[in-house]
Order: sequence, then C-alpha cells, then structure tokens
Amino acid sequence: MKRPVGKLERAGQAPGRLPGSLLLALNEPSEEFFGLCHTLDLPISRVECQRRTQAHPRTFFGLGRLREILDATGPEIDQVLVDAALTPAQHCTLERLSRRRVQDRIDIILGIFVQHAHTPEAAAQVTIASLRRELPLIRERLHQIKSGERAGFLAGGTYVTDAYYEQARRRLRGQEQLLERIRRQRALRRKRRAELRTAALVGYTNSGKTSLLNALTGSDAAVDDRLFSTLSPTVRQLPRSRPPLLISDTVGFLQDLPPTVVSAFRATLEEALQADQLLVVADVSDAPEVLEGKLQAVHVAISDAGAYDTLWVVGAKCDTLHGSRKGAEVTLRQAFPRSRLFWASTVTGEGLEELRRGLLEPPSDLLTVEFELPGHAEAGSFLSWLYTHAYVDGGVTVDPTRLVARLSAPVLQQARHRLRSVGGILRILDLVPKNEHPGTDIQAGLQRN
Ligand SMILES: Nc1nc2c(ncn2[C@@H]2O[C@H](COP(=O)(O)OP(=O)(O)OP(=O)(O)O)[C@@H](O)[C@H]2O)c(=O)[nH]1
Ligand SMILES: [Mg+2]
Repeated sequence: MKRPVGKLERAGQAPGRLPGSLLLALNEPSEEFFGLCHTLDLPISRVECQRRTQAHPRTFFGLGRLREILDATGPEIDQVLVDAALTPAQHCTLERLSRRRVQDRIDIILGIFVQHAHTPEAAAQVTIASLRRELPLIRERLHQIKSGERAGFLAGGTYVTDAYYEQARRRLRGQEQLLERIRRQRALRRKRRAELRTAALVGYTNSGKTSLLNALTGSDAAVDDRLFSTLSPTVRQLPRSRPPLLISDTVGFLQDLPPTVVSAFRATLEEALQADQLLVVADVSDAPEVLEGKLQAVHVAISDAGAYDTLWVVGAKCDTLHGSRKGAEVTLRQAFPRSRLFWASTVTGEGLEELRRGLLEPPSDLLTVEFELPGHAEAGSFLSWLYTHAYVDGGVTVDPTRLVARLSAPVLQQARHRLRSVGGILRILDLVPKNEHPGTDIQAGLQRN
C-alpha cells in the first residue's frame, strides 16, 4: 500500500480550497495509517506529532500542546484524524476541545468497511460493528453532559442522548437478528456444497488474494490497490478440477484490527478457515520486516481458529522481487515452517500453473476404493455423482462396470449409502488412513451393499 503521495503537498499548495484534516500521532504516523486514509480519500493537510511513550488519558496529547495546535487551526481544517485507537473519554474530549469531527484508526477502518460493504451480510456486519463502536461513545457523551463538561450538547441534553442511546441499542439488536437470518441461509447453502472440496485464500489485506482468485479461476472479482476491497466471501470453481474444487476469497487481516470489527467478521473468517486447503497469500513486495509483521497478524488469526498442518504459503507479487528471493523465502519459511511454498505473479503469470497443478493434486489422506456396478441406468447416475466427489482413476471397464477411485472417508460413507439403491459392490484397496479410527465401516475388504 503506497502512501498517498501528493495529498499533503496538494493541500499545501492551495490552502483553503478544500477542507482538509489535521492528523495527530504519537511520535510519528505509521505508513499503514496513511494507507487507510488514502483508501478513504481523506485529504491530510497537516500532521502534528508529540513525542511521548503513552497517550494522555483524556486529551491524547498533553493539554498544553493540544491547545497550542488547536489555537493555530483555522477553518481549513474540518476534522481531526488520530493514528491510534482512542478511548471513549479521549475521543469525546478531543471532539469537544477541537469542535470538529474526530476520527481515530477504528473509525477510519469502519469507514472503509462501510464503503466496501456491497452485500446484505457485509452491510449488516459493518452496521453491527459501527453500532458497537458508537454505544460507548454515546455513553461517554452522556457522562460528560451529566458532569457538566459538555453543556448544551445535542440541544435536548441528557433526554435526547438517552433516547439516542436506546435507539442505537434497538438498531443493534435488529441488525444482529438480521445477520443471524442471513447466516442461517448461508449455512444452508454451505451444507449443500459441504461434500465438495474447498480451498480458501487468506492473508493480509491488499496482499493480492482477489487477483489470485481471478487468475486461477478466470473470474473478475474487484481488485484495487486499497485496503479491504473484499469484504464478502467470493467462491469460484477451479476450472478443469475433477472433483470440483471451490476456491474462496474473503476479508483480509490487519494488525491490531479493532475487536468490534474482528467480532463482526469472525463468522465470515471462520467459515473460510474451515476449508480443506488454506492458502496464505503474502505480498512479497513488502520489505522483510513489514512482511514479518503482517505474517504474524495472519498467524494469530489462523491459529485462533485451530492448527493447520496442510497450510500452503503463496509468495504473491513475486514479479516485484527483482533480485534474490532468498530474503522473502526466509521470512515466509520462518512464519510457516512446515508449509509448502509457492511463488505467484498475476502480472507475469509466473507460478500460476504450478499452483494450479498443486490444487488439482489429490490429497494424501484418501482411500483407494474399487467399485463394481451393474450396467443399468442408476449406475450411470452413481458414476456421475462419483466423478464430482472422488478422484476417479482412468480405465473404467464395462459389463460389469468396474473402476477405481480415491475418496475421503465421509464421501465413502455416502458412496456406500448410494450403492445400496444401485446394488453395487465396493472394495477398499488400501489401509485405514492415520486419522481415522479403524472400524468395520472403512476397513479393507469386500463389502456387499
Ligand atoms: N506487481 C503485482 N501487483 C499485484 C499482483 N497481484 C495483485 N497486485 C496488485 O495488488 C493490489 C491488491 O490486489 P487485490 O487482489 O485487490 O488484493 P486483496 O488481497 O484481494 O486485497 P483486499 O481485498 O483489499 O484485502 C492491486 O493493486 C493489484 O493490482 C502481482 O502479482 N504483482
Ligand atoms: Mg480482495
């Protein structure tokens, strides 16, 4: 993510033409904060920093320094941006002293999410996150009115604020119920797809996940050099995958993502993390120390959802590595030591074929099963079902129809069930996989259904 070069300078060249923002940061603003502001198109006209190890508990900067800055601030500044997550007390006090809208890191991230929420599910998630964010602020304003710090706020005083608080709570409950309904519908759709193999692209925001999905599946989901372009999961089938492999792309991670946002998007993320194969997409155009920090955030988010032995790492945007790949490779291997590593560029196409081949490979924990079917019509429908759920090895013989396929234990259960109505036979040719309990159901041997 590039810093919004020129925004500061442009505003400086034409003072007063466009209202701009005053940016406050402890020590110095982070590149990522500029990236977030760029994503929201917020023009920054002035940056003020204060060296201190901890923010002031009420005024963020020391009160003296804050007053000095605000006294020198005219109408060209219409809002204050703060590169930190403010407490409700700091937020409301800064608002009151500056008499301007105050937006901290959380507000800006939420603003981006609001802009990018294009589906009912994403919209409900974002509204919930915004309302959960808003409630403590309303409470703090109410507190400041009652303690006399904010006389006359909202004209009606405590009465109006109380009513607003209640209204926000009611809206929150309504949105939570709506989201629950949407999730139930999604769960139903997911259940229908549950037997199909899935791979999920996960990673830091802007790491190139959607570009990779598009390149692998020939789709055209929106790609942008801005943060959080994707909020709702997109699922596409990998062409020529048999059985079909569904690839999903979802919301990206960010270091220190506010808990309100994390909790609103948890279900979406967990759904992605349930995939059979996870692909962590890492942007190797980042400097190694930046990449390391981002991978750490990804690591935390993934391990929160359970350990992943089958995780693959994709060094994305590898066209930007003009010199050696060693540095990026060391960083990627340190973050995910046991993972298979791929390189990919959606610009030059490098590595895409290898990744596609990797995705088409059958997983190692499948059972090899021989089927013998009578040659009538039901056998045909069983065969077409088998082709969409198992890796059917070449060489199907007819009369009787005999074939060998590799399939997972759950698919085997269903195959057995379906065979009953067809009147066929199956024979498991290899041993029970390590992670299964040996039981009569899946032990080797001829079984008549
Ligand atoms: N040089 C180069 N740029 C790439 C490559 N892949 C993606 N990009 C650029 O990286 C930026 C982000 O790409 P996206 O695919 O939107 O990234 P994302 O991870 O889906 O981002 P979010 O949905 O915002 O989390 C875009 O400007 C892409 O054009 C690549 O292989 N090489
Ligand atoms: Mg995306």
